[in-house]
Amino acid sequence: YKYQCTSSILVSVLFQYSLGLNWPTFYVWVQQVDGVWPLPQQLDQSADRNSLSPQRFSFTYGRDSAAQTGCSVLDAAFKRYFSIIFPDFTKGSAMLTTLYSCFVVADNLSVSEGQAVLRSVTVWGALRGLESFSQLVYQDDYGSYFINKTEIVDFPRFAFRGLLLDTSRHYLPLHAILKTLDAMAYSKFNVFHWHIVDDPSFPYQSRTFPDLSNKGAFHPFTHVYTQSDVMRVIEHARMRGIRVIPEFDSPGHTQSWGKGQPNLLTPCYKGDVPSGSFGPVDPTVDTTYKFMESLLKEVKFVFPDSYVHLGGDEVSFACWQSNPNVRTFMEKMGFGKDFTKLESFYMERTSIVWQDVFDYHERIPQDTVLEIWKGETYQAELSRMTKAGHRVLLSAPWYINHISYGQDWRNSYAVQPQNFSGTEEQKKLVIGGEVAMWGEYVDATNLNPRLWPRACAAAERLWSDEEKTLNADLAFPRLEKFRCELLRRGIQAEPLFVGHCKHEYD
Ligand code: CP6
Repeated sequence: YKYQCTSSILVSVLFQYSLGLNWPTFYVWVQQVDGVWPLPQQLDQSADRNSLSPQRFSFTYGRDSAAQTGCSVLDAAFKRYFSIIFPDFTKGSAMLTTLYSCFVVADNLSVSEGQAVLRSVTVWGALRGLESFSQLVYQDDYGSYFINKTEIVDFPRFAFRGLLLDTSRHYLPLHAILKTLDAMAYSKFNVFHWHIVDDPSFPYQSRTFPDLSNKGAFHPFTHVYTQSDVMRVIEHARMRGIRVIPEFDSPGHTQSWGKGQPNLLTPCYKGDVPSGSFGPVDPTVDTTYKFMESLLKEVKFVFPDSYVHLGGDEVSFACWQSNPNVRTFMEKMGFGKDFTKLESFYMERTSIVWQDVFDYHERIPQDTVLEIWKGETYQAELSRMTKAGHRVLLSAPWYINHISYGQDWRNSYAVQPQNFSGTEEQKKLVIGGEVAMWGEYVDATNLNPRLWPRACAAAERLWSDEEKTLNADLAFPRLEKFRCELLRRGIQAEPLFVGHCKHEYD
């Protein structure tokens, strides 16, 4: 699981395409301007268009490029983007289209070779550039391919552009996760936050503790992510420049853990006797810490990313309070009746945690990234947390599991992550944000239309220059077009409003 494909400093990629004659202006004029989502930092497009011929098109490594054939990330990306740009050529189904393209080429045999050049310091940047390039290519009514003369300088506004999927409320089959990763790359998301386990089910098949999924998954064979499934997700993501951050949320949200790991959860009491139900992880016994240590050791080994998300949200204190052993432990530790101190005692690790952990505790490591999820007051939270020197992730305004009638993407689009009271230093501590698709009402049947194109609004907010993307009305036609492009690529993105795509799909 090497994340780095090459230690190269300069990667340059060369496209070659045939430079056709410009069509006379009285001919069908399909012009594609500003057709890139999310909007690049600098984009200059001219009306000059060149025709592209799939037969003569190839991606090649630049001569001065440190990356060359054998760089698996880019080799594979060249193949993928060729099929994305020329789907009917690749599938070989639309004969007419192909023939017509041939005709165009035959008609302009003296055509000189044209080329587009993509330069990037890293392979990951080259992937983003290939994505933009693919969005610039378009077809006319006869199926011929074109690209306008274009100059792009691009880089992301925020380093962390995440998307959360919840595979505990509903099991998402592997193909649904892989497809989501494809679509994430189209919008330049770069972090997959895998909320893999929670109260309802434990689908992660652990090597160390197989009973967790044997007993805690919805089904021990069909509704689990095996080690090889997890590796496929990580590899599929890596090839698209996406990190995978797993979340093992505790001490709350752990009901399913209790089924395969006896004595992990706190027995709740009714008066002097155990009620038979269980609460959060029991933070008062050594066995809990031994278990968490070996589980997290495995998780850190299996998921190569430097972050693990440890949750820490929505811990119910009622069960802890009902348990006499917990109360004794609290006294011994001098926590009094403050259960937030008990949670604080439990949550000790460099990682990302939900905001609750900060809300309760003064002493958390400075390198812990805090993720803001509570809606109403996120500007105040941004101020407070960055003032304490923490890096923060904004998720609260992007809980797109919520749906409503109308164009709710506009709310996501209007978010200003750095609009809070604080110094310039504080603003820099906002490392990005995350779209969250919690799974209570979502499974593979409705995941894609609920995610796309609504998540694209946040993607642009996290990638593009705020000044150039303040006006949602200006973004609207470009997003509509991008949504049609998602359909063309097989992502069942829902419509934004009344209208049609040039091509309609099943
Ligand atoms: N599960 C977990 C959830 C939520 C959280 N944590 C959640 C809370 C409120 C809304 C959506 C999701 N379902 N583990 C909060 C971080 Cl609106």
